[in-house]
This record gives sequence, C-alpha cells and structure tokens, in this order.
Amino acid sequence: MTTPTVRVIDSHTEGEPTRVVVAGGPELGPGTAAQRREVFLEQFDGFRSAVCNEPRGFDAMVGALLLPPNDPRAIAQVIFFNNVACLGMCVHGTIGVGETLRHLGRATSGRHRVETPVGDVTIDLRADGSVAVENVESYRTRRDVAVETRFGKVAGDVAWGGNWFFLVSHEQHRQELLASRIAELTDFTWAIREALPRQGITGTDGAEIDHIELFGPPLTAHADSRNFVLCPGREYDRSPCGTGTSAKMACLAADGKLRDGATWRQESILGTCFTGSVRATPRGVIPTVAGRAWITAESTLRLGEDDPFREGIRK
Ligand code: PYC
Repeated sequence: MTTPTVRVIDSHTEGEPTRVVVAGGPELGPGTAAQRREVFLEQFDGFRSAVCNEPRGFDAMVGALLLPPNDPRAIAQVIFFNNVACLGMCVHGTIGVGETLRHLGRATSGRHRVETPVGDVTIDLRADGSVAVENVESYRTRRDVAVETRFGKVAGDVAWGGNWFFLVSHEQHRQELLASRIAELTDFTWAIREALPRQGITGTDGAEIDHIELFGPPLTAHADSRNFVLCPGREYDRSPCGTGTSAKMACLAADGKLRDGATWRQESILGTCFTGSVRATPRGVIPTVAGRAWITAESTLRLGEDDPFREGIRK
C-alpha cells in the first residue's frame, strides 16, 4: 500500500510560520469556504493536527489549505488552521499564501481575490516583494470592558478583525513587551483568555474571544506601537498579527485616532512590522495590512498508516 503524502510549502511572514497545503489535502466537496470549513472541522481534524502538530509541525505552525475557488473570479479559496482548531481569517497566513502563489508561478503581480471562511479578501502582490491584504470589515463591539483575572482587574476593548480580539492598552496591563518575557506575557494573557468566558465577555452572538492582544510603546523608531498577541493554542504570534492589527486599527478609527488612508505601523514582539491603513465603513473599517513573507521549505509530509503519530501529537 502506498503511504499517503501531502505536499506543503512553508514560509514565514515577519517571523510567523505558514504551511500551505498545495497537494494531498482532503476532498471537501463543492461550496464556499465557510461550508468547506464545516466539513474540514467535522471530518478532517486528524489532518489538521498532522500538518500543524509535532512531529511534522510545531505549536506555532499555521496551516493553510489551498482549494479551488467557489467563484471563478477568485484566484483561490483558503481554510486556515493551527495546533488546536480552525481560524476565521489569518492575515500573516494570507501574505504567506500570496508569496507561495507567486513562488509557484500561479499568481502575477497585482491584485487577486481570495475566498476565506469569513469573507473574501484581496491580496496585492507588490513589485517590492511585499504582499498587502485588504481584509474583511473590522469593527469594535465593546469598549473598556473590565475583566477580573488572577493578576487583578484589566480593562480592554472587544473587536473583530477576522478573528475575535481582546485588546489591552499599556496603561491597563503595565507589562514590559520584551521578547525575553514571552513566558510571562503568555501566562498573563492566558489568564485574561480564561477569565473572559467565565465572566460572559464574548464577541457577537456569544463567539469566543480567542486572541488576546497587549499594546505598548514601540522599540523601533519607525513603528507606532508594539504588541504581544496570544493565539488560540497558547502560542504567541511572531508577526504583529494582521487580524489583530485590523482590530487595533478599527478601535483607533472608532476613537477618532486613525483617519482614512493614514499609515499605522504595528511592531511585533520580535520587532518585525506590518504597515496598515483603513477605509471607513458605517460599522467600522476595511483595513489593509502589508508585510513580507519568505519561502523556507518545500516538502512532502508522509502520513504512514502504521505511524502512531500519523495525526500528530495531540495535547
Ligand atoms: O496574522 O491574522 C494573523 C494571525 C492570526 C493568527 C496568527 N496570525
């Protein structure tokens, strides 16, 4: 019997890894990205875990299943997933997908539509090597909500940027955002993450807030802000988190602190940067976030039938 194989292209976007599945992924049938994600969640969780988790991946890996689009005007459909679940949208991952399509010769410079489970986005493959993503509409739903944690009371905003975020300013958290403090920052943000559902603080329709974002002053001269972002699987985002940057810009715009077309430079905990801007909508903003991705590997994963960790090491 031949061993099932999966062809992947790995990249990192400003430090955060993306593994694009280009062949050997599951057959999800016809449909929109949201419909196919339901099938993926119900029937192929082992595949998700095999691609992201050890021994083939590691906890920070974000997978992107590349699918044919539902609407032929789009270049591709993508479902994003990580070590524990599926994501709604993923901007760093979309930048990685854009760079992968360019690397494969499947996309030329310029703008292309990409279907995701939370709506269509547009990628712009730029001549300078960067990729800009016009993300889904982003907006704040709650401002200055207090949550009681084992570190004390912390107030933050709830906003959608393609995933749900709880955003906390430096005045509120008082943490030093240094790469040498990733363990402490993870512990602090995980305490917020656990406290939110206990205190009934959710996104729209009871949606779980599964990303926590702390802000502070930038360490580099060109940036406007630095962040630390905790992702759903208890890993931190090595990039400035594009959906998190979208949520942040939606909050700034709602406070009258970011006007249409002005530039926002968001620095990550590793010092890498995304450049963003917004266009106002009646509910919030349409954000554009740009950064660079670098291809790191082209590999074939083998999912041996007799491999005890065929579906990865699940926690
Ligand atoms: O860039 O949107 C993002 C993202 C979400 C989770 C990890 N990165």
